[in-house]
Amino acid sequence: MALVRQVCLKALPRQQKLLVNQVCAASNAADLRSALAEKIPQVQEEVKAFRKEHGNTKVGEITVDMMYGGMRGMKGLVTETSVLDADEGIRFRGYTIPECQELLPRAPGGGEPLPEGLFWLLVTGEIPTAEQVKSLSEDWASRAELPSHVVTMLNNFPSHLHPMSQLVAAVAALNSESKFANAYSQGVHKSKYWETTFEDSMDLIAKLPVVAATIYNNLYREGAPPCPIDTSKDWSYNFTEMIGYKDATFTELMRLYLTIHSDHEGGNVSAHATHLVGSALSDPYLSFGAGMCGLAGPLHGLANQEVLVFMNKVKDAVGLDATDDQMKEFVWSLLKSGQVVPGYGHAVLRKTDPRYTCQREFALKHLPDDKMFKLVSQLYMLVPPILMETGKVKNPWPNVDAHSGVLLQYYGMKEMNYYTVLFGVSRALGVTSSLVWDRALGLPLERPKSMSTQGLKKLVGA
Ligand code: AMX
Repeated sequence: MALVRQVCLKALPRQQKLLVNQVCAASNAADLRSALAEKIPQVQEEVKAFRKEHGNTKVGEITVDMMYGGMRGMKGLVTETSVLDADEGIRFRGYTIPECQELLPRAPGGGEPLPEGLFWLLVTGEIPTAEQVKSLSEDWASRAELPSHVVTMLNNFPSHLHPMSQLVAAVAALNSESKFANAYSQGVHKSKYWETTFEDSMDLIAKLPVVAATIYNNLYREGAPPCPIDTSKDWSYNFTEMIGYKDATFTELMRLYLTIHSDHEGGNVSAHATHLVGSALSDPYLSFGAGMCGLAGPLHGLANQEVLVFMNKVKDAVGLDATDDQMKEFVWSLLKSGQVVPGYGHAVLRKTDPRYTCQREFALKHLPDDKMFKLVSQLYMLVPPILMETGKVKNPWPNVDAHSGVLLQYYGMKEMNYYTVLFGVSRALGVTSSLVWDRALGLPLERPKSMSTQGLKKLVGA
């Protein structure tokens, strides 16, 4: 359905596209839970029929290299919310990032999509109306309050504890509120697991900006408590207000940022970890906490922090007005010392990440003369040929993390240790949408077979 609509919509101008989407979405319920409840039986039937007919059909082969190589390319997961194409990049329920920028509802006077709309799309597969998105903003605003023990815990963390560790700990402690864990302990029927998983996901998403703002304010704003939530405003607006940012363009950046970092199909570390832990029927707080432990790794979400460290090193070593040759020499010296160039490369993508491109477009529009942005652009020209020259890097192009830090610091957010927390707040939208569907489709405990090298040698006759 999404694909058909997407093809038909391609030729229409924005106003007409919006109209088509609103007509389509008008058949949907006003609130997300009802829209989801309508959808689940249809998809359950579809999957049941598909498995009945094709349950034994082979979808690929597994090589020894795949087993030692981090399961690259191994088809082993079903994730409904988004699909990553190596050349084109991510599609959220069939929609590219530029299509989402065009079709998803925006804040009054704004130019970027609201993450609420993206969440609706990820959960239901439908582009929501402006009214549906507004009701979601209000719903999240009404769920935002933190239990006092989480606030106390956050306020007592030492300032040298990394913001991602603080986030993980706070998310785990929030499971005192888990409706899923409570319903499970009461013996709820498994056909209803998705209902409390959905409620926990909504609560978690609503509370995350408050957790993230408390961490930020404790570390960088002398413990100022986050200001109260304005229930008439959207999720991103409230977040930027709580951390003391008043620039409307920064709020717009945050809307874009929180939309594009949300989901990247199912096999990336944070999505897979959330899904894996969720498959043990751990509640959504614990499952998401596991995903955040993975996001905190430098080869995954921490790369956005690493990029800024790298850029500052470049700046210190060769200056902002360095020549291309000086810059190349710096990059080579980094590679020769056995380090990676953060923000470049990807396990799946083989072209420039469209999440990089849309941030670049934002920068071209709002900060074209910023020196650090110019440095990012210079690296964009210089790094890919160098990585290609190494002969081993499969994707020399920039990923999402190569750009975000420079935008954030332009608006005054210079605390790079914090950047991955922003990524985490956004990633909640994707991984919890998937978790709800995991429960709706009754996906079982994940338990792939592992082998020893000896066993594998024997199997292949080595
Ligand atoms: N700089 C230097 N070397 C790189 C490189 C980079 N940016 N990207 C890949 N390589 C190297 C690998 O380390 C590997 O070297 P080895 O054979 O000596 O171990 C070789 O090239 C082949 O790797 P690959 O197949 O191209 O990549 P991968 O799938 O193994 O890893 C990734 C993907 C992202 C971990 C890797 O490209 C990398 O380390 N990039 C820098 C960190 C980064 O930006 N991470 C963020 C990714 C996006 C995200 O999740 N947020």
